Amino acid sequence: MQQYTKAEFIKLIEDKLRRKRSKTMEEATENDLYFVIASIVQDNVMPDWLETQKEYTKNRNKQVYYLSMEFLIGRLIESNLLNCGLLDVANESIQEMGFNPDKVYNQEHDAALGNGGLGRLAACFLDSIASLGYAGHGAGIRYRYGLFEQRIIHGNQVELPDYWLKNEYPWETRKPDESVEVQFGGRVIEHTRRDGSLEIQYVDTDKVTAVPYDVPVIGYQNEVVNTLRLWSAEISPYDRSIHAGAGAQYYHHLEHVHSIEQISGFLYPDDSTYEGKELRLKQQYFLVSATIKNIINKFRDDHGLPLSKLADYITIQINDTHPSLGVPELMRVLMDEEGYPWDDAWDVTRHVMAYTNHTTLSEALEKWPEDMIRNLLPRIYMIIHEINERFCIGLYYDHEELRPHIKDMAIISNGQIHMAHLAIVGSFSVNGVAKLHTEILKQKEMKNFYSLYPEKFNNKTNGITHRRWLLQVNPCLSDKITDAIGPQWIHEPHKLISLLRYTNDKPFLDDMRQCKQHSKELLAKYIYETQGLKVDTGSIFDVQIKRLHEYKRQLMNIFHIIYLYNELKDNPNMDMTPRTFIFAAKAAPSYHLAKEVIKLIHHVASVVNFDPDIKGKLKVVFLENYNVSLAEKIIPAAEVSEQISTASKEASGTGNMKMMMNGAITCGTLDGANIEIRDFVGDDNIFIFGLTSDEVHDYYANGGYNAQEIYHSDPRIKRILDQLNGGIFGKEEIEFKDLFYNIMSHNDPYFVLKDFVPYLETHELIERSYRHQRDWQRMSATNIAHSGKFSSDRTIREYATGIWKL
Ligand code: NBY
Repeated sequence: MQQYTKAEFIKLIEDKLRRKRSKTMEEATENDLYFVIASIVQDNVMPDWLETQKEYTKNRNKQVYYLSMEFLIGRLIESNLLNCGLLDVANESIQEMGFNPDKVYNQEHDAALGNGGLGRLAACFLDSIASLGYAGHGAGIRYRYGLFEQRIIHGNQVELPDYWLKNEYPWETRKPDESVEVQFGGRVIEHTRRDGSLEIQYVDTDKVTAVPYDVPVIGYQNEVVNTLRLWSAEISPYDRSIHAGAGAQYYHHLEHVHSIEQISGFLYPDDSTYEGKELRLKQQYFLVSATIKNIINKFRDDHGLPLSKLADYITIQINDTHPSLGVPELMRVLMDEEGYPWDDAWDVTRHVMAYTNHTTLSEALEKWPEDMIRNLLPRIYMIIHEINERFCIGLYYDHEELRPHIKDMAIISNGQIHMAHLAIVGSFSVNGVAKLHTEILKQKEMKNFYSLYPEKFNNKTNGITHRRWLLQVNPCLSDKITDAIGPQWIHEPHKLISLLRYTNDKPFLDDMRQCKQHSKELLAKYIYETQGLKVDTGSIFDVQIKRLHEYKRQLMNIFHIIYLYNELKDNPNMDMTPRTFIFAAKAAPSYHLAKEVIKLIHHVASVVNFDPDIKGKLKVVFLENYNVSLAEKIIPAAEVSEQISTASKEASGTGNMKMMMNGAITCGTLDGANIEIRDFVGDDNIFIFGLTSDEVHDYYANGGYNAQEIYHSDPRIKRILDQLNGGIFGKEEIEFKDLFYNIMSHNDPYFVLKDFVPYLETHELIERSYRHQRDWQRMSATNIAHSGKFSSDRTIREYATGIWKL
């Protein structure tokens, strides 16, 4: 990648401004600068992009396709500059021109093509794949509307459409000549040939054109540029001439165009509940069908080999079950279009597909109504049916011990198609995303499948890209780390472990402290500018940022805040380190209880933040519209990282890793990757509390625990719940009865009351520990030192050697 001096870079900007925007330096706005700089980067990347693809073809590298309905990439400008080695010169040039780099970069619309952890993981993986020089690409959907924009009005979440493409998106290249056709609906005609083989004809289908838009994925200063290919649904050129007409026909045609364009219209905003919406099924099939066609075309061009060799050159990793129709789709292409017999097609398919599971929550497991798939994808339905028949028959005859479980393992049962079962049966690898999660899959949720296919199951603990989540978002800390241990950690993040030598080094700890203070001040400034609220930068910044869900227990956090408030009201002179509790979270638009929690947080904030009795010791901040860019502001400033899900419910978590990497101390349950964080940093450098996963499962097996009993026996808890139910936090028109009754009459399925006292005691310990700043900083440094293991580089190496065999 070409490098420039500041003078050269400014010259480039000037030239581009003139040619692309017809403006001089004096006339340029922040927006102009953003576009011009993005386009300089894009120009610079092009030769490497072409070269990388040529190399892969020439070397006949095995390639991996990461298929995902979500890529939560956020803004690309800074990370692209960073990876090209141009961030410093760009910053200096922008400043020299009298602008603020952040304001220039903020011109980019945050690309929110994902909901949360699963989508952000896909984005981190792409960064690591390219930075490690692996031949791997992303395939997803170019939603015209990303995840909704959240506004809070009188404490309530309101959703606004996220039309992120209203300005030109400088990172994408439309490739119309690589479009492919995807077919829906229609009828299947079976025809027996003279030799007895079956010919399948697929007629009267609705045809949709999938047009690819490519976004470069730039490796970190290694000249590798991979591709994120996002598909857009458009009307097929043939359709236009057939249907265009006068009067009613014209409107009919418009409706048809609209219904096709809807396929890539918007991202579904659910992050943990599955909804059997037909449009979502269309999106899924659209993604897999377009991608598989594309892979096969390219395989033929590159290798000229028969498709029976596909598995030697291609792995398709599916991000949860959302792209699991890839299994029957690949079967369909191999059989109906390429003439392979079933067994051969099945052999190829089972060696190409690999499946990652991200949840064991039953409400999130995809099960499509049989009828819906039969109507929308008749041929796919036939194939799934046949896969199921063969699978069940195989179980019956070859695995007597599993006979009693056939009905639980079937792909089709009770009129539903179980996508996880399809994904397991149709792939060679099934992985969970943290040790505990994988164990739960093997021992509980997918126990029967594990006994059938022990060799398929494996763990790949999640990771995050340290380039974005440390180097880019926290330059102050990154510099101090480099000053201490040298720059090798940037290429080899496990080398952060050398920081252990500095946990007693006063100058280093002071530097670290200063960076944290600086980040806290920046965040405080942002809070003041966006909400007019002043927070004490000497207070403990306690952060919970993630999607809003009952199992993540933001409710327990706010209960703790109410508890502290009550204590301070009773004893205003209580000696307590001031705390600032920071939340950010989007709730799925139809998730009533989650929205009630948002409302409660706001209501508590409106009381606590303005009560003079508590003398500013407590502040509650809810930051609107949580997205990647907001996370980048909050994470460097976090001191306590709240990871308090009900044990066994959070498959891994990745925010826990981001905050640890920035020196926050985890306050968490023994859930997901928290367990591995604890195993690395040791019990002294993390605050763990609450029920274990086994205890939670035991309670479930025995009908849960008695929330009423706790309510009646602990006056502190009773007081809080009564405040919800008509007390000071539920007075007048604002009521939280639904939250109250959900705990009291549904016996608190997420164990909020059961874990509350241990949580509260842990917070007392946190408060005491924070008073010993040296010890706190030592803990903080220890966490940073161990965070290298949670770089997605480590995760991707494990995928590459363990699953993809790159
Ligand atoms: O995936 C998350 C897990 O909750 C988290 O523990 C893990 O760290 C992360 C990465 O492995 N899962 C997640 O984000 N899931 C979704 O966003 C999601 C999206 C759509 C649907 C279900 C879940 N859906 O059914 O449509």
